[in-house]
Amino acid sequence: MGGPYGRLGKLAVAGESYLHLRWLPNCFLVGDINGDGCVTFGDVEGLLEAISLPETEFELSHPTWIWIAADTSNDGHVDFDDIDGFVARIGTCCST
Ligand SMILES: [Ca+2]
Repeated sequence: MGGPYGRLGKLAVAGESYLHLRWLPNCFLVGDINGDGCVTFGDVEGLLEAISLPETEFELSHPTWIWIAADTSNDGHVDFDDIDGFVARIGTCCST
């Protein structure tokens, strides 16, 4: 996918929640959690954090990382089922 785009997210801060529009990189690549354009071992920390933290907490802790990129099984959840898909994508990069 090319071109800038965003997605709506939901943040909870100090007991209040609100919607926000978050801009994603020009290339969305499943497994590229840190958004640098490639799936590498540099994304492992993000995968582990995405598995262990709720999405809102993950995005507050890592505002430039992309939680949904960790969902390699494409089931809407980030869990241990996403590890094999992540490993299979290591070494892939955006072609743009
Ligand atoms: Ca990456």
